[in-house]
Amino acid sequence: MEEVGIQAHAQPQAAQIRSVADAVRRRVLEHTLNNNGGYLSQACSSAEILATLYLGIMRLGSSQEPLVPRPFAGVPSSDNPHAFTGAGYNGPKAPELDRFIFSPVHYALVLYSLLIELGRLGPDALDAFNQDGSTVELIGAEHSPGHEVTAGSLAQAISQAGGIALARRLRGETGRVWVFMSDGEFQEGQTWEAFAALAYHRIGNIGIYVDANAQQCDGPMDAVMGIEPLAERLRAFGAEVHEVDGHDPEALAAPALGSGERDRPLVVIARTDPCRGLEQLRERAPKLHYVRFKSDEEFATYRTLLETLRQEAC
Ligand SMILES: Cc1ncc(C[n+]2csc(CCOP(=O)(O)OP(=O)(O)O)c2C)c(N)n1
Repeated sequence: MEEVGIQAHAQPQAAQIRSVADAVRRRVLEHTLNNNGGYLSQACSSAEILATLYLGIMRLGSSQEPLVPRPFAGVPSSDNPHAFTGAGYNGPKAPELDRFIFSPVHYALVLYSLLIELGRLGPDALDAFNQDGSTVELIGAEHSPGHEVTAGSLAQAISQAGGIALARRLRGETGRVWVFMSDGEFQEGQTWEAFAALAYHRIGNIGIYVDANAQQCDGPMDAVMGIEPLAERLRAFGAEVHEVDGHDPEALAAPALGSGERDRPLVVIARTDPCRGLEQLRERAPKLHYVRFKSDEEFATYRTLLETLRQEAC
């Protein structure tokens, strides 16, 4: 085990996870200001979930990839031996190590920012964000840092993760598969087909964390197509379901660490606030999905907010 450098398992302090999550929010805000646009509310809602997964739940080895991401080398095919995925940022593939499948890939900026805070990506990695020929995509894809599959068409990753989990079980591997999803993906039919398949194959080596921020691209979930009662629906589909405060690292980690062998998927519905840590964002409700500042005044307000957050962090 030591050769692959397992980084998560000794329990970090909740305070450490909170501090990393706040740093992720600051970095995403800074990037949103510099680019006048970004998926900012996703950082507010998911920062603790992703930080808890990386620091407190998943068994991952050290990054296998350079701090400055490699350029895009083409899509995988039998004719392209150079293609690669971004999974190496999550460590090597090994039977006893976990795999991470990142599904709502418009959250990519949040994941890149977390990888930077964790030292798995260099601090300048965002310079290549959304540039032609770069893997640091606006909408992440399989070659993007921290990503293993392409899932820009939402709700595909859960099916791919289920297949990976089944294959791992058949091979006798002890590592688990962790999936991060957004609540909007539960408006998609493929998600429910995937859960039916997970139940049918009694797949217990998979854990799914859902950022239930009650938002999607057209506004509040309930105003588009409600998904509740999500926990009851998932239980009816055979999953073990926990609902937790998605900003509380201990509450987030508890279901994952709680028990040993399972014969059903674990789902943690993390109830989150899409404005957490950036109260100013509430003024933009009900549409929070993508933030572009509308005026010089708004731009200046958020610059000041970033400065305040930086000072508070010192
Ligand atoms: C299959 C598919 N349908 C629609 C979209 C367009 N789309 C992009 S993001 C998004 C909202 C998804 O909901 P969620 O991730 O919960 O929104 P957020 O919390 O980020 O606001 C949609 C519908 C897509 N990418 N894929």
